[in-house]
Amino acid sequence: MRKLATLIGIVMLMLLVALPLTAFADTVTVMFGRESNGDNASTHQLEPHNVFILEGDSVFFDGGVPHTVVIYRLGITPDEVVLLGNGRVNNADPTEQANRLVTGADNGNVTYQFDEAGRYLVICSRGTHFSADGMFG
Ligand SMILES: [Cu+2]
Repeated sequence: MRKLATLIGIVMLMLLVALPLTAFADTVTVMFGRESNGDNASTHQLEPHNVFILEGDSVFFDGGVPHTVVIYRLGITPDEVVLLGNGRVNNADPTEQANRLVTGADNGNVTYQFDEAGRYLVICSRGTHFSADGMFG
């Protein structure tokens, strides 16, 4: 009986240790072309520019009008974004499309869960917001 109680105790302890890894995934908000007060969509920046999260956490990109959230695969850098001659993002380019995890709706908000550790590029693909204004993070 004592062995059973000890075994149950060990299992309970293991559950308590594993619980924080799964139960407390967080969601961080990035203002996407908006200021913190949420009323200015003409700010072509991400605020904050960098966020640090844990594996399994999510980021809510609070999109202002008119912006389009694009999240790239792990390790893609700003130099790899495919541009047209006029500085606009070439949304139809096959390489550009293959490099993307998410292309949000125009003017839309995006929430994405990052399950793999590393650095992810997020840009606005609207007009020249990325190339002319540096709207990325
Ligand atoms: Cu934009």
